[in-house]
Amino acid sequence: MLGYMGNKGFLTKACVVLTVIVGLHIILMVLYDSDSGANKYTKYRQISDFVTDMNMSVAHRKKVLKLIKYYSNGTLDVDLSELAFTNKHLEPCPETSPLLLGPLQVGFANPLNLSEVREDNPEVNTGGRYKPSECVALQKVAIIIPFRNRDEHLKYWLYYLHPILQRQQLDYGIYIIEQNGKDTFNRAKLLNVGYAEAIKEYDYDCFVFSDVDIVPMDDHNTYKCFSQPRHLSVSMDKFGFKLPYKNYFGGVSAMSKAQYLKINGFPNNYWGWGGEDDDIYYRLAYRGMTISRPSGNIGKCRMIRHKRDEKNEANPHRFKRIRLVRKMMNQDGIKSLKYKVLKVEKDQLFTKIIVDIGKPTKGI
Ligand SMILES: *[C@@H]1O[C@H](CO)[C@@H](O)[C@H](O)[C@H]1NC(C)=O
Ligand SMILES: [Mn+2]
Repeated sequence: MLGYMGNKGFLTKACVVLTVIVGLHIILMVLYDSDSGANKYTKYRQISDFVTDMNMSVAHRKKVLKLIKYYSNGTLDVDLSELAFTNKHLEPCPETSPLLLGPLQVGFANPLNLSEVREDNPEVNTGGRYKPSECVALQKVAIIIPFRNRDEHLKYWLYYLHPILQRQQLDYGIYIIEQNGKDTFNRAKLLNVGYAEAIKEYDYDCFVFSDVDIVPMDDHNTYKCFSQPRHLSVSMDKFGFKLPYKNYFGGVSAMSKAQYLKINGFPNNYWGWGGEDDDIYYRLAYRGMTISRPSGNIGKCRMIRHKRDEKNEANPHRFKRIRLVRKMMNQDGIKSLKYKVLKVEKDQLFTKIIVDIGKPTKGI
């Protein structure tokens, strides 16, 4: 699934785009003619619709349209069938997206307006779904965010991540899994719910599990899956841009469907802060997997500063639980997951699923 694709697709694409531009250029030059004003608009619209229909990136499309406007002054008479040399067949996206920008400025000082974030991301469709129009994405990625009472953080996350994920040329969807009620928070169980709900909707092959308050500082840190489970938030500002400890797997991580199923998903019984990420690490280790990470530089990220949430106190059972991972992992996980969906909200920028995941059980 994650095989090397090479950059043949990108070159072919570049060639097609060039041919289209040169072709239009010639046609426009030849057919340049005076025309009535009413006709001008209709013809420009026709061409514009036609170009919109072609499989090219937004940036390229804009360039071509600009070119038409510039040369024709809207006075064209183009037989659209002549432009039928476009390539409807999409090539796979290149292994590394050519759209990446590198290091990014990330800050959380300015308040954000969600309507503006929606307008800034016109290519993102209902449910926070996107796929590149210029090529076939290499992976179908569900991004799952456990959530409660963090609307401000979510705005920043959406503001920063949507443009990054689009530049990464991923076929992706955003799933916000909100724990209903006031019981102690259970991050790992919410992640399991996200997995279960996302696969009902689309044939995702990769799952990124992210806290709502973490934003990557370099878009080369691709939110996709690798041949081993991936830890993405490797140098967080709050830990002095270092891994806090060698086997740290918290924050943001990615697993293919096969990797996730191999460990029976995540534990459902870690109520409160801490431990569940180490449990997941041991599940992976016991199933013979290792952790893949980007370099410390590419893996830099910022966490929004906040105080510990109410009803997310440190889990006193976490040390005992972690010692039981090998024994418990087959019984407790995605196979034993129980929950009830209370509400599904479809925003342009995300799917929010409000869910009843029950209450903490007494004892261990
Ligand atoms: C957010 O932006 C929209 C569109 O620009 C505007 O209509 C709306 O009033 C803004 N809302 C707030 C709370 O500023
Ligand atoms: Mn946090």
